[in-house]
Amino acid sequence: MTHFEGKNRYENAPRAADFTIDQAWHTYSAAEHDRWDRLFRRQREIAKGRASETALRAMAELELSASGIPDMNVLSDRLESITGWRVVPVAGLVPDEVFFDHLANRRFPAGAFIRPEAEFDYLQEPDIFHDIFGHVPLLANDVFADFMEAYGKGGQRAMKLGQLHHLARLYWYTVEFGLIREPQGLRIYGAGILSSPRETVFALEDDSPNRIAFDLQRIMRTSYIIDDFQQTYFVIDSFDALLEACYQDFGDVYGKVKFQADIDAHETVPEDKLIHRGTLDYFRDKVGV
Ligand code: HBI
Ligand code: FE
Repeated sequence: MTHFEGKNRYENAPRAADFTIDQAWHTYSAAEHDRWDRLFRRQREIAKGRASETALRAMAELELSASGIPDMNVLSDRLESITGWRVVPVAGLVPDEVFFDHLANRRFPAGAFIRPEAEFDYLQEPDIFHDIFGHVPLLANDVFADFMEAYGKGGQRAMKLGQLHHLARLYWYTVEFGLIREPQGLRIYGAGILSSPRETVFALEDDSPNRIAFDLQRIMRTSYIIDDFQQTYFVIDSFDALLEACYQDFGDVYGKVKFQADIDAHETVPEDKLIHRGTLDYFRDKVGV
């Protein structure tokens, strides 16, 4: 087995037209399997009582565990029998139109590489732990599975309308950084939070960020930051409510937001249904204002 110095040993893997590659599951080293186990055990512990109960139940249903990096084919066979979704290996971020085509056809593109030890706690690119621990469990939920397929189809349309930047904000503040109200209280369903130990605690328990009730148009106006905790989290009442809110012609929403100013990631506006007005202390400390 050749050892790769580079961070992502799949970077130059031969790929199909749809950017999928061979996961070559047998090439993962014992060290890489061990890193998955340590990431999984730590995050699974922190996620207890903080992650959406739906996501935690799905993890068990999909038999995700600290027993080495999952073979995406084996995982996909389980997932496909539940909601028809499969997880397909890619080397990293794929072009938007390729990404949307996969989602529209119930295929979730997951990075095949695992983060290096030096980026154990945080990395910007989606590695296999972010994609499988963070994104895959909810694809076993019928309603969320429908939402993700609809998002893929919406993405293809948004590109044609030149509205991708607005739609990407919907993905960001739900699929990546969304919170949900469950009987036991606020819980996390966003993959970007779920795969990050520190943000899992920050998003639910820190006084700094705003927590605002989901509002599609408001989210499409809200900018976001990609290299730090979020300053605002949006809260849905249920996955049904999320799907319901998005079962509308986005053309109308795009028409409205086009003439409205963007809202900065940390700002609140009068029409917000505020669940928690953030102190923004984390934000202030960071920028020293
Ligand atoms: N590619 N593999 C991968 N994973 C993503 O999450 C992803 C992507 N390409 C584009 C993208 N996300 C975002 O720009 C979407 O909001 C479109
Ligand atoms: Fe992601």
